[in-house]
Amino acid sequence: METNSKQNYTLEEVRELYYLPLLDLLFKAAEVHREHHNPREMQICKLLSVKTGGCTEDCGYCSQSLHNEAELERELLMKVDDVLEEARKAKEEGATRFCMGAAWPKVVDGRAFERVLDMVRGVTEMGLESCCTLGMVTKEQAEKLKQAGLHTYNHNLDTSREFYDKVVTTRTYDDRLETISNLSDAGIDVCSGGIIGLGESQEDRISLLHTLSQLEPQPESVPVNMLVPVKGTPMESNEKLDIFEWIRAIAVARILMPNAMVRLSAGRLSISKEAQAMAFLAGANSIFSGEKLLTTANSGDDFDHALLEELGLEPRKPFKEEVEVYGHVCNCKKDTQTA
Ligand code: SAM
Ligand code: DTB
Ligand code: SF4
Repeated sequence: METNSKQNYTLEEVRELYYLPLLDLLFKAAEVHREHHNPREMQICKLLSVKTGGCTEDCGYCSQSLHNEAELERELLMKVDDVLEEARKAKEEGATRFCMGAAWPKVVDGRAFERVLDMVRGVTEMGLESCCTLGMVTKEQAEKLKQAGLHTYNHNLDTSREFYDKVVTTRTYDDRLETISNLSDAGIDVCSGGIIGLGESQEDRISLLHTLSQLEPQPESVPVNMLVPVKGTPMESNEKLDIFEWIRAIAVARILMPNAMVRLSAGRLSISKEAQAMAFLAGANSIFSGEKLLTTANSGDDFDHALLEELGLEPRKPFKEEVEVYGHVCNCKKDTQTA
């Protein structure tokens, strides 16, 4: 079968894709999407902030950084039972992936980490895909997470290497890459993406997308966040980005990383249902559900259920590795391993 997919694009090739006329880019991305995924399926993920605020990193976009002045109620690490109660509710409401976020710069061995490992075990036992985002991890910590049954770990590159120090100064791009490689080495699926609207240029977006696609293995999922401007952060007054830039980034991510789940992540509340439908056509096949992301508002279940129904989309089942695509079976995991 003729295919639109390859997995090793050069920076120049990524640039060519990025600057295609939007509808040509959209068409190409939609073709790749349909070759690798069932286009009727949408993954529903639920986020929970299990430890909120008081983070020592200085990420310029983040409500939870001690360096910023966002109004935020700090919360200690949640109890395991309370987290599992939230996971149960999320499952009942149709989520298949449950992501626990902590405002930590890195994981520190000890009681708090042991508690998170219990959360991971509990969520996994419930039949949900467990996901964590806890900051930097060592190889040994990654192995412990794997043993506890962790499915995925979210660790974003956020932006290009070139623009990175305009966004964060307390850690380096290489720190991020090292954690990603510790996770992959431990056999944990990596979720890694970025944010658009930080004040970066199109070249920065191209560079970020290229770097993500060059990770080995490629990320299992790619969240494409639109900046949620938070009052009290240095980015509170950033100019709102043209929605087509978001859609362009999603389409290029889909083409470069054909097997990944591409997530229409933070920022969905501020865009129309028509623009979201366009993003789904461009290959986004995952969303965060519910009224809240980690600390900021999200669209809410009523809006999402209506949108999925109107578009004829169905929730994707958890742990689904084989998907039927127009009559042939696409074993996406296998493709990744043999590519
Ligand atoms: N502390 C961990 C870390 O930085 O990896 C995990 C939590 S952190 C909040 C997870 C991700 O959320 C960040 O990497 C960033 O991409 C995204 N994020 C945080 N604040 C955001 C905002 N205001 N708008 C869009 N994305 C945001
Ligand atoms: C990701 O890329 N987006 C999610 C998840 N990974 C952890 C977080 C979005 C956070 C948006 C700002 C907030 O709610 O604090
Ligand atoms: Fe801390 Fe993560 Fe927020 Fe950065 S993005 S300040 S590391 S919680």
